[in-house]
Amino acid sequence: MHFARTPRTIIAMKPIRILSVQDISCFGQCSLTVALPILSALGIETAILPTAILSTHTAGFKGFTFRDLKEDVPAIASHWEKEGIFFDAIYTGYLGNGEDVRNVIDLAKARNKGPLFVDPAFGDNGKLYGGFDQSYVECMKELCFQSDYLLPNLTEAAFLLDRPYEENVGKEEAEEIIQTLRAKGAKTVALKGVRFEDGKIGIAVSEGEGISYYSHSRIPTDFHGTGDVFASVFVAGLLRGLNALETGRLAADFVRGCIENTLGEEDHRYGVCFEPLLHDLEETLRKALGR
Ligand code: PXL
Repeated sequence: MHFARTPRTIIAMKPIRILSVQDISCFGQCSLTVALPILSALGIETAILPTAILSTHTAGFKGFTFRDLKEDVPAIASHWEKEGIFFDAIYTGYLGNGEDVRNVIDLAKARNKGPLFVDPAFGDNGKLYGGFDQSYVECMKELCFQSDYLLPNLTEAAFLLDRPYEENVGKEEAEEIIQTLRAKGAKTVALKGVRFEDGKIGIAVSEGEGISYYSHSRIPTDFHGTGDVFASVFVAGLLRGLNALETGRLAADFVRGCIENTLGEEDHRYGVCFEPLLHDLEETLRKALGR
């Protein structure tokens, strides 16, 4: 078998190198174990900066281990500085503690030549993830309000704006949330989990001053790690050339496909079965780009 770059791949695959900063949850599909395969499948070279190593993610497992890596980050950053290493974008997810957040802000200033994507990754269903408190949220505000692309769910948006969490948010409230996040500094916002109509779920995405919406039918089951799947596809699609609404749509549809692909897998509640769909995802992205 022979593998080579065809004219088609050369056009589609202008090298793009990014840095993803998140934890490693050794078991359970989230954070880097989701981001790396998705970004790789979509042609994005991804360097990593793990902020912590956990035996599992924190939702649904008891007694997980947690090794904080924040003390390693300044030395890693200064080595990269000596080597003259820069990134075309930085994408952050679950960080772990306020010190990580400050390290990421410094890194983004020093080593990033492109957009900063921030998935706040600190809560869901109206609650913070275990181990996070209001002081973490206060640190995350600083990072989120410097982002070029902010990808919060409704819980994270509520905490970032100190407003009460509401499960059912229609277009008017979504618009108010987005415009307030933008007024605080986030440049483009893709708000997830908005329910415009019964039985549907979707996203509201700011594009300049305007807001666009996309929704599809809702599968009424929660799966873990879907925010990380969404963010990884969003980042890759945007960097490959889609606009924010197009890549938001691609990401939302992919998440839905992954959930469908996981239904019935009772043993798989620690994440979604996304791997068998990666090939189709790449083809769909390529078609959306017209290549
Ligand atoms: O999917 C977000 C996430 C990432 N990393 C860890 C988590 C979670 C959500 O619970 O626990 C360790």
